[in-house]
Amino acid sequence: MTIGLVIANAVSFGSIGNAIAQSNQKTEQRSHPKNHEIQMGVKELSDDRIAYKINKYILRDLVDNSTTDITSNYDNHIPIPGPTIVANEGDKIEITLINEMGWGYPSVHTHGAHYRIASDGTLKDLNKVSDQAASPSQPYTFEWDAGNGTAGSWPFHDHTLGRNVFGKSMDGLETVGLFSSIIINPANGKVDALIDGIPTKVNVKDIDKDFILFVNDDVFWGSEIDYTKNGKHTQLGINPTLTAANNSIVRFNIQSIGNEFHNFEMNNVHWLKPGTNTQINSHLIGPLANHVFTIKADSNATYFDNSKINLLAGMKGNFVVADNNGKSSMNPERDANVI
Ligand SMILES: [Cu+2]
Repeated sequence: MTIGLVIANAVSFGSIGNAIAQSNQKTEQRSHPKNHEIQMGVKELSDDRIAYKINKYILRDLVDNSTTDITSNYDNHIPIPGPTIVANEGDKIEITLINEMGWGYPSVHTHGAHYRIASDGTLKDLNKVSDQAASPSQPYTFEWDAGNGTAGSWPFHDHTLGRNVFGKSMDGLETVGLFSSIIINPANGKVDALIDGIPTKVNVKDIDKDFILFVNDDVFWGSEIDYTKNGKHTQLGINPTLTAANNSIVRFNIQSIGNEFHNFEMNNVHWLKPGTNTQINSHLIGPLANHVFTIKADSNATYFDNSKINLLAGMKGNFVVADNNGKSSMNPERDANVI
């Protein structure tokens, strides 16, 4: 490259330089670890389903002790799947579970995050230490640690409300609605994505939406988090239509509950097989497994379980990319990070 070209680039990319400086600032603010102080109720719904709901959600900065109340991000009317917790590697999570049903002993048992045995969310018969569930009169606090190496999207669910053949609460009643997920973003703030057919690292803060799709035995349950609306959480119900602005960056967090294998497929959309540069458009997902990918939303598609019997049962939904009046949502910060 000649010197002339270098100077030309320096001039024309000046605005990107500013954007990078701003983005570094943002990253620095974001990098303070947080304590997630969550009060979560367990509530019976009118249709025999039971759900987790956020009563209060405070983010406490572990360095300067400042707090942010994000409870209002969770105002919604469909409580299944349960509220998604979004954390960074290095954060701590403290969930006080409040049994609002007047009966039973629900819990939260998580995958992915670290915890001590007292936060396993199981009963003494199983964990040999203590009963870890919320009675109608006594809330129970679970402590999780999003320590090094926990980055990913993980399910959490009840593990104590179900009764086994001996009448003991050894199993969860997650299939009635007590399931949700925790997304732990990596400490380096970057995730793999497929953008315009090219394997790319994108900044987590450039993700516009997270879709959470729970693969149940015969149905998908979905929710989304819209970061262009301050991180607003919306439950989308069964086999939901997922919508994204054209050219926005979206992450799919596929989680599985239930006992069966499902082959998740999308027509018209490819993504990276996790940890590789291989482009795929279907993936076999076993019980309690997860599958996460990030793409640029640029074409409508259908997502479905491609096994015939599940497809016949209606396990499918649409991914709709909305026209945003020709205005690209790709921003200079993001462009600068494309490698
Ligand atoms: Cu589990």
